[in-house]
Amino acid sequence: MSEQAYLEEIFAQVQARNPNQPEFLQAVAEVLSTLAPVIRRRPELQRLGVVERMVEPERIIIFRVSWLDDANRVHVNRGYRVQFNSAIGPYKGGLRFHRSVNASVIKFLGFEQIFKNSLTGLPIGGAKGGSDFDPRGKSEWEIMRFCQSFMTELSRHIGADTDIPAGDIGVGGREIGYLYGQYHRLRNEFTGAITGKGQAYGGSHVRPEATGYGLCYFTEEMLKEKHDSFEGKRVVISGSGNVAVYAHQKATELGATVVAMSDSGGFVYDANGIDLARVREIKDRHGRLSEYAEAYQEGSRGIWNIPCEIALPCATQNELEEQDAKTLVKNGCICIAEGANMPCTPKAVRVFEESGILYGPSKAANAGGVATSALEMAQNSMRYSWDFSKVDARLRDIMVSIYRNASLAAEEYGKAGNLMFGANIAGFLKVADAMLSHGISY
Ligand code: NDP
Ligand code: 2IT
Repeated sequence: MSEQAYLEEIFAQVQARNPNQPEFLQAVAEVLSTLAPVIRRRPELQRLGVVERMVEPERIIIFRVSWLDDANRVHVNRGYRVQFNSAIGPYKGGLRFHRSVNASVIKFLGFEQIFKNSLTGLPIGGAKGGSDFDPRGKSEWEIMRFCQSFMTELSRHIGADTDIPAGDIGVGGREIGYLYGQYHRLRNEFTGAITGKGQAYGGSHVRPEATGYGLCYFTEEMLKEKHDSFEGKRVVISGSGNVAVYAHQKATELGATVVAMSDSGGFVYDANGIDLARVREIKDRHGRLSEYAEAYQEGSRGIWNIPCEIALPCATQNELEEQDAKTLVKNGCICIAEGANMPCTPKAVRVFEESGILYGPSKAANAGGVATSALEMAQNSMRYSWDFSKVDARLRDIMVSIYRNASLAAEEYGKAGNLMFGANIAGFLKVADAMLSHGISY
């Protein structure tokens, strides 16, 4: 059987086993579409069923989360933790609280996390979790009670050497504080079992900034390849949450002008540069970007019509479609790097590839967040704290090396310049080798 036919057969099995899970199937299809040259060179991977094992989560935990609102009414949400792959280290990945969360979304994120975490060069396996709880419109006390109830169950399944959650959409510093408080109370031990913690209780410098900063460090490397930089460029950033805000800060520091940002309702455009202090003030009190006032336009997808040289999608999956990609290219975009997980649809990615513009896939470009989480784990293990400049320098080195490794793998396997191809292969190979070493038992 040809490598291609073998991979297609695996995909058919994944489809049959995971019906109605479009996001998960999309993520698996993308990775499998890049593995044929690896299987060709390493036939033992096929013989020992490494890919078949990798597309099946080691463990999926689904649990009830009941909580009381401010009027003492009972609510029930569903909690998830997908412990996808622990071949190279303890399960690691964020928690997402958003009404759109379901098994498909958490499994796609957990699957991507395997390769992303491998690319960081640090010993962390892949996982993801979350809930369909919608934080929007909830009071501070409701958020706290929800986090406590969620952790009451999750605490049985995690630990500093087992599985280390962190933030994602809807889970920021406030939620991590409540989650960690409950974990600490239940377990009566102070360990680094969650990352993204506050500075006062074991958090790492640079973790809040890490995904956005790392995205810009990675983008810088992509641009360098073309003897170019952020200097004087117009940048469009979708989203206005954790990743988007710090991508704005770093891109601006590197000489660019961020001309647009968005949220799920719409976007703001300002040719002179979006005022980050204003955006942060709104976000810090959990307000809406529409309060940015006169410049706000309804409809978040409209942001891709704004001419720019660099586009950084930093909101959510499949937020940038084929037509948006064509518009960006037509308007002179030279580089796109993904801060969000899988923000571009497969057809949009094809447009970028065919047009020859620079494209940085999420599992490489946004790996700075989880990499800095791993640095937080290292500091927690040592009961020590590094200063801001040390962590920032480490983060930069990690992003440069992710870029190099993805770039080299693309070249070595016959698709020079294709970072999606290279990131998948480089991320895959390390996990595959670890699985081969461990034998077949799970
Ligand atoms: P936040 O919750 O801080 O911000 C999310 C932003 O995205 C908000 O502006 C939100 O708008 C917008 N958004 C969310 N859902 C949608 C949607 N369906 N349509 C349009 N806009 C939407 O999350 P983060 O900044 O942490 O995460 C953003 C992305 O980055 C996610 O894909 C996440 O998986 C990824 N990521 C995050 C990392 C981290 O360290 N935090 C690390 C690596 C990747 P609104 O407020 O209106 O909902
Ligand atoms: O998607 C991601 O990489 C994250 N949300 C960060 C995960 C982490 O463990 O820091």
